[in-house]
Amino acid sequence: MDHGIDKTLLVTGATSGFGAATVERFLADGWRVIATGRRGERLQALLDRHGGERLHVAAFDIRDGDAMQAALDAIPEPFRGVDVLVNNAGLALGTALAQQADLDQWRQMIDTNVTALATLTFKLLPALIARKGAIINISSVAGVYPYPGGNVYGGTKAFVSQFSLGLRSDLHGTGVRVTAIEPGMAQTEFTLVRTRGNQAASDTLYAGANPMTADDIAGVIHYVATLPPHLNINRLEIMPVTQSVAGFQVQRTGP
Ligand code: NDP
Ligand code: 8X3
Repeated sequence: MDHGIDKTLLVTGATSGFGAATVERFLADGWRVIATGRRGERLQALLDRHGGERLHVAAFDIRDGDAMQAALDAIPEPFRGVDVLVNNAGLALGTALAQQADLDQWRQMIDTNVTALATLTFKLLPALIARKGAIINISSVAGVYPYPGGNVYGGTKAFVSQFSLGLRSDLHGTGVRVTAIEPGMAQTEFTLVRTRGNQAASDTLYAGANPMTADDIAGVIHYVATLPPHLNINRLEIMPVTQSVAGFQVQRTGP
């Protein structure tokens, strides 16, 4: 029996962090939720906890276009017709300066944060237009403010923010809303992934900083998704109070 809000949200990267918290936030509000990510055991745990009436899960690598299409084709009837797409799956890999970086890590970030995000968006545009839906893209302050070692990660997030504005222009008149959310420091598995599993590095980064939480960002995503239909937040930048921007570096010895 259907007993919730007649809206469906698809969130990528639902096995951890912002995405996992977003699943909980929208299920609690009665939405239907499609949750995706690579780690099938975590998606299965979600299903075990919530059941399949309001939740559908799909385990696939978002960089694999065929797997993405197969997952979209396999969405069962009650979940078809996505109202809100949350493009959240993404990652930073490494903090090395560009001249010391790992090209495979750069490619993985571009494939995930840029190519896969654009591909999924393209595939869901007809459904989103038909339902006057919304696209919420998870960008980052790293796409706005550069920092040493941010190089390609920051570049991918600049793409996400600019792509969001471009979508807004293209979707003019369709009723589809597009928002780029640009968070600063939030404690998730983000730094663990970035450092290839260095728990101490992750703990040190967040220690004493009172960073944002995944629930904080899920609340912002919910706020954006449930705004009155005549309102569109284009970009939403959010940081913990303990974090701020400190600008330029100057070389005093040359060149
Ligand atoms: P987490 O590492 O906790 O979550 C990342 C999610 O992305 C996981 O669910 C992971 O799932 C998924 N993902 C990564 N690669 C793939 C892939 N190839 N295919 C499918 N899913 C993938 O980090 P966050 O929750 O913090 O990150 C979510 C988003 O927020 C990212 O886009 C990140 O760049 C952005 N962000 C994070 C900030 C922070 O400080 N935490 C600040 C600003 C932006 P799985 O591994 O199971 O595939
Ligand atoms: C994550 C925020 O500042 O670690 O996108 O790059 S930051």
